[in-house]
Amino acid sequence: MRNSIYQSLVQKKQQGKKSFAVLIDPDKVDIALLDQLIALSIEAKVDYLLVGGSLVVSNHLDECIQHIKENCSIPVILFPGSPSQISKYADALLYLSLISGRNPELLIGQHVISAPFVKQSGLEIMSTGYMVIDGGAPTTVSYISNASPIPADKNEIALCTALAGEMLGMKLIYMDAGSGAKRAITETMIKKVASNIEVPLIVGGGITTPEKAYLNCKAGADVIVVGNAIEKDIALIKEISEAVHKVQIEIEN
Ligand code: 1GP
Repeated sequence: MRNSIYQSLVQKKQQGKKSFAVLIDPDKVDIALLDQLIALSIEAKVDYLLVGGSLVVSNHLDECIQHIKENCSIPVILFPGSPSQISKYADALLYLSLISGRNPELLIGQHVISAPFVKQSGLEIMSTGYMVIDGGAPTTVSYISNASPIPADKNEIALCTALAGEMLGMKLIYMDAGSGAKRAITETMIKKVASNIEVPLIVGGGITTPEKAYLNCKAGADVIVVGNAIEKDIALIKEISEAVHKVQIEIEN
């Protein structure tokens, strides 16, 4: 089974290096915009491209990923909102279980149905404990999953949820305030979780400034994911990438 992207994540964590992932929603990009995103991501040394959305309406996921793969060597990781969002052209898949919710379909049900298909895809599968944290706005994921997010100030609940996910064998924990969240996850909560788990921690949702990305990394996030803010201002790719990678330099020195 392929394992190279996960190995790179673990290795970077051991070295105190931080990663930046740009989230691309196939519903929101055309080829011209995709080309711009690719060029800026290469220039800014973006570590990963996450592709997906809670609700992919169009059916050009394959086309979108093939285009990315033809034009850059940045690893493409699927971040699927549903089992139908699988493309064999990607490099890896965040195999998400919504451990902050209590909807059995998103904990295990849909996985059972899609398992043979996922296995056949040949993708690198990274089991991910997906935790939605209240970001001050109803998110697509909360609505679709019919599951309430963890309240933004309940650090203990976040910690216990992440610990349970890790002990159940999940290889990554993803804390998400939801796409376009009004309030990103607090550094206090990130610190609480990060200091108690060993697996890499992905943080996203409502991060709109390089400063916030920097503080999130200082608090213990290993991978920062940004989608919405980049859709509004594509120049942020460079600024946020620099902020994230600056943390790595400070730890190294
Ligand atoms: C959402 O974590 C991602 O699932 C990114 O969120 O679009 O708010 O950056 P934003």
